[in-house]
Amino acid sequence: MRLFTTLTSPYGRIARALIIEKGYEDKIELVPTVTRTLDTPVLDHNPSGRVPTLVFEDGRFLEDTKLICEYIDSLENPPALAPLDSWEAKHLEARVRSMLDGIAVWVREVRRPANEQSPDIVAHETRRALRLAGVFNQLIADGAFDGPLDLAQLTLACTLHRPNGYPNTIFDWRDGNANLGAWIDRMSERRSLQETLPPT
Ligand SMILES: N[C@@H](CCC(=O)N[C@@H](CS)C(=O)NCC(=O)O)C(=O)O
Repeated sequence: MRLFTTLTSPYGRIARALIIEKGYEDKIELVPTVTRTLDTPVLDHNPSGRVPTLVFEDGRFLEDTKLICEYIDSLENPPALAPLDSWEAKHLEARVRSMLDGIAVWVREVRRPANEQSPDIVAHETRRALRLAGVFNQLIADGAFDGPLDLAQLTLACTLHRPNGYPNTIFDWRDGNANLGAWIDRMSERRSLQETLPPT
């Protein structure tokens, strides 16, 4: 199996971190790629062109980070992730992913030429991300992220553990969110986080 992703994608990072947590670095080959070009190799496998894309030997593929992670974690080695086996756990994962989806819109917006960017979209996504950082800060204080590693935790860590931030964005999520900052710092000690840091 091959995992196509950019090395900067937080979505791709979640799958890459899981591969390390699962002990599958030898089983799933990482194929660093570019996206959003006419000749991206992702299009040889997946018409959406999105990453991460997991490609099987027979040419079939999976896209969508959550689905890819569920698939990888279902394979032979013991599961690396605690199951999302309550509505509360499923919802927590969805809420973290909701923050990441907003940040992805934000980052995409600021990648456009300056005269094409929408200050409204940037402001909207900045507010959303900061609101949700405050929510997770409180949920951490309530113990919601204390359990064994699950997809919500891995997603939150891969989204926020980014020492150099997201390009061209000002996202001071640590400001006023000490619990969240301490939690991310603890999570970032994992080898899976250290070895998937986006290149500077
Ligand atoms: N819902 C998808 C989102 C993945 C996504 O948006 N990936 C971005 C990179 S961060 C991408 O592939 N962009 C390339 C494109 O839009 O063509 C998932 O969970 O995997």
